[in-house]
Amino acid sequence: MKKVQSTCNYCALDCNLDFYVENDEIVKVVPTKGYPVNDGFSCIKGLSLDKQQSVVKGSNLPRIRQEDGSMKEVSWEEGFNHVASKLKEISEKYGPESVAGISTGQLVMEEFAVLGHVMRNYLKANVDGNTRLCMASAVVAHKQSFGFDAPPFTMQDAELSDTVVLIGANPVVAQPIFWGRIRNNKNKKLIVIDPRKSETAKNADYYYGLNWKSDLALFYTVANILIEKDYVNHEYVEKYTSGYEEFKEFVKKYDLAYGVKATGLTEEQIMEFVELIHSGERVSFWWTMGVNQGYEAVRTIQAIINVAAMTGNIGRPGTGANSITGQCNAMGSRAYSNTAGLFGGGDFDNQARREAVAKAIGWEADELVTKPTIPYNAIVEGINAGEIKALWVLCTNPRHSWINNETFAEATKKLELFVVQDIYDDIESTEDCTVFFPVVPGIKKEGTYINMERRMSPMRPVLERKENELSDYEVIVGVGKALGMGDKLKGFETAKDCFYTMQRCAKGMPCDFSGLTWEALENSKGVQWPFREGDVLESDQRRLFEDGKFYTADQKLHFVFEDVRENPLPTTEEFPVVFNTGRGTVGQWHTQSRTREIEAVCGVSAKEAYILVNTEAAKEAGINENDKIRVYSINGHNAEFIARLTDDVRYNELYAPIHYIECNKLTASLYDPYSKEPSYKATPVRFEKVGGNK
Ligand SMILES: Nc1nc2c(c(=O)[nH]1)N[C@H]1C(S)=C(S)[C@@H](COP(=O)(O)OP(=O)(O)OC[C@H]3O[C@@H](n4cnc5c(=O)[nH]c(N)nc54)[C@H](O)[C@@H]3O)O[C@H]1N2
Ligand SMILES: Nc1nc2c(c(=O)[nH]1)N[C@H]1C(S)=C(S)[C@@H](COP(=O)(O)OP(=O)(O)OC[C@H]3O[C@@H](n4cnc5c(=O)[nH]c(N)nc54)[C@H](O)[C@@H]3O)O[C@H]1N2
Ligand code: SF4
Ligand SMILES: [Mo]
Repeated sequence: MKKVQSTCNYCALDCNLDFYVENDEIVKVVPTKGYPVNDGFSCIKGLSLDKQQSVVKGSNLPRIRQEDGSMKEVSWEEGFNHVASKLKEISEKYGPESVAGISTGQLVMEEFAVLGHVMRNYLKANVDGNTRLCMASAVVAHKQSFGFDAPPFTMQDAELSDTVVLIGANPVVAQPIFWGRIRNNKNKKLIVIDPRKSETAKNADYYYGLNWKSDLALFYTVANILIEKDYVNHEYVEKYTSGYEEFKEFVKKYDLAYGVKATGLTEEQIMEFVELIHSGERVSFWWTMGVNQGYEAVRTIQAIINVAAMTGNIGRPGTGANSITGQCNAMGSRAYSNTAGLFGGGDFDNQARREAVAKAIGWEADELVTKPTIPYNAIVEGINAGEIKALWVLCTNPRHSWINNETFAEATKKLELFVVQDIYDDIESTEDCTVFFPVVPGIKKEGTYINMERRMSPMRPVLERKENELSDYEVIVGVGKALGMGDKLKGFETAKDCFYTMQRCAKGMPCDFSGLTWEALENSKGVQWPFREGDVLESDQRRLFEDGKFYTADQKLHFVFEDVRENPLPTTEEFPVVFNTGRGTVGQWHTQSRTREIEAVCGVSAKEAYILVNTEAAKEAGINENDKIRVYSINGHNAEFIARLTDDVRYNELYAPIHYIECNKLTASLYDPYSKEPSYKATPVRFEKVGGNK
C-alpha cells in the first residue's frame, strides 16, 4: 500500500492527511500524526477528500456552447485554440482591459502564478480573486500597519495565550481543528465578540453581543479607556511604534458614553473587557469575517492592531493581532497571484521590485503590467456596463457567492466569452458559460499551499490521472501556448518550474522561501515563511516581529486610524431587520458544490435554504418552526427560506447560512472603501410568513 502525505484544500488551516492507496484507489485517509497544525486530527471535510474524485460526469473534455444553446464536447487542443483566439480577438477589438479573470484562494500557488503570468503579464488583463470577498481588508490593513501583508502569528499562540479574544470569528464551525487547539488551552479566558450568539460564543467565558458593525467604535473606546487608566506599555510603544501620540489625541472623543451608545453594550461590559485586556499577560486578538466584511473593515482591523500594540501584545508567544484566514491558499493567492501586487509582494510602481521580478522571470521590467487589477466589483460592474467582454472564472462559484448575486447573473449574459473552469460542470456559475474546462480535483494535482500562519505545505498527487484529465496548471499553460506565448512561458512550464520561479521572485522579500526545495517540503512539518537560503529551521512554530522590527520604511508599527463613519446602509422603517450571513455547519463548504458528495454531510444538511429567526420576533409574526418565510431586502430582491426559531439571533436579526444561493440574492452592494471587500453581514431587510397576512 502506498502512502501519500498531502494537504487538505478546504480551509486555511491546511491540515495534512495521509492517503493510503492501493490499486489506484484510496483505501483510507488518516490525519497526519505529528503535523504541527492538526497532529492526528481533522474535520469531516478533510477526511472525505477521497470522495472528490468523480469530477465531471461523462468525459473529461472541454465543452463549447453552440448556437442552439447546447454544449459540444471538443478536444483539449480545440478548446485551447478557441479560448485563445477569442481572448486575442476581444483584446484587440476592445482593448486588453476588456478581458478579465476571477480566480480563488483554493488553487495551488503555482496555478495562481501561471494564471497571473498569462492573463496579466502577457494579456494585460484584469484578474481578481474570491480572496477579495474574504481577506482583502486584512491585506490592506497589514500593509499599512506592518508594512507587508504578514500575519504575525503561529497557531500555537492560541495555546500559549492567557486571554484569547475572538472578534467576528466562529471557529467552532469554520476552523474546527483550530477551535480544538483553543479549547485545549485550559489556562485561558475566552472572550467572544459577535452580535449573534454563535456556536463559539456559547463556549465563551465572556460574551459581548455588540451591535452589528460597531466593532470600530468598541475598539476606539477601549483604546481611550486603556490610555486614561494608563494601561499602556509605554516602552513597547516608544521603541517599536509610530503615530501613538496622534492616536492618543484622536481617541479622546470616543468616551465610555459614546461606546455604550454605539455598541449597545453596557458600561460594565466595556470596562470588564478593558480590565481583561489589562490583566492578561499574553493577550491574543483573532478576527475573521465578522470584521473583514464591513464598510469600515480596514480601519476596524487597524483599531484591533492598535490596541494589541499599545498593550505590548505583539511579537511575544501567546499574543498578536491575528487574522484568521478562510481558504486553504488565501495566503498564496495574496502573495503570488500578480493581482494586487507583484509576484512575491511589492507594488506595481516600485521600480526596484519591478526589476527584481522581471529578472527572476527573464523579462524586461517595462514588459510587466504597470498597475494592480481592478477589483472584483469593478469587474462585475464593467461587464454590466459593456466594457468587459471576456471572463475566465476558475475554482470559484460567483453566481452563488458574489454579493447581490443577481448582478452577476445579469453580467454573464452580456459576455462574448465566458469560460468556467471547475471540477463540476453543474455549479450555478456554469449556467451561462460559453466554454467549460473540466479539471481534476486536488487529490490528482501538485503544487504548494500557504496556510494562515504562513506555513507552506505541498499538495502531491494521490491518484493517477485518467485519459484526458488535466489539472488547472496544465489548462492555463495550454491556453498560454495557444495564445502563442512560446518562450514567454519559460520558467512556467510545470508547477515545479513555477515553484522555483516564484522562489526567485520572492527573494529578499518578507515571504522569501529561498531556503526550501520542492522535495524538502514533501513529508515535512511544513515551513513558515520567511525561510531564506542558509536559514536553519530551529522550530516548527515561528512568529514574526519578535525583534520589534516591522516591514515599514522606519521599521515601526504604524498606528492608522480614522473617524467612525455613519453606516451607509442603516436599517429603516421599511427594512428594520439586519440580515446577517455566514457559515452554517462544519460539513458544508461555501456554495456546497464540493461537499455535496460527502454523504455524511448531505444526508443531514437541510436541502432548502433555511434562516435563523428570533423566537419572540417569529411569535409576533405568527411564524412557527419550519414555516416558510419571505425576506425582502433593501436591494430590491426577495427570497423564501424555511424558518428555524432560536434565541441565538437577536430580535431584529436574521441569520442566513451562505450555503444556499438565496442568501446572496439579498445582500446589497456595499464595500469597504480601501479594500473593496463586500460588507456581507448587515443588509437591512424585512420578513413575513409566506401566505401570512402581515
Ligand atoms: N464548515 C465551513 N468552514 C469554513 C468555510 C465554510 O464554508 N464552511 N469557509 C471558510 C472561509 S473561506 C472563511 S473566510 C472562514 C470564515 O470564518 P468565520 O468568519 O468565522 O465565519 P462566518 O460565519 O462568516 O462569520 C463569523 C461571525 O461573524 C459574525 N458577525 C457578523 N457581523 C458581525 C459584526 O459586525 N461584528 C462582529 N464582531 N461579528 C459579526 C457572525 O455572526 C458570525 O458568527 O471559514 C472557513 N471555514
Ligand atoms: N453572504 C455572504 N457571502 C459570502 C460570504 C459570507 O460570509 N456571506 N463569504 C465569502 C467568502 S469569505 C468566500 S471565501 C466566498 C467563497 O465562495 P466561492 O469561492 O464561490 O465558493 P466555493 O463553493 O468554495 O467555490 C469553489 C469552486 O471551485 C471548485 N473547485 C474545487 N476544487 C477545484 C480545483 O482544484 N480546480 C478548479 N478549477 N475548481 C475547483 C468547486 O467545485 C467550486 O465550484 O464566498 C463569499 N460569499
Ligand atoms: S479543519 Fe480545515 S484544513 Fe483541517 S481537515 Fe477540516 S477543512 Fe481541512
Ligand atoms: Mo473566505
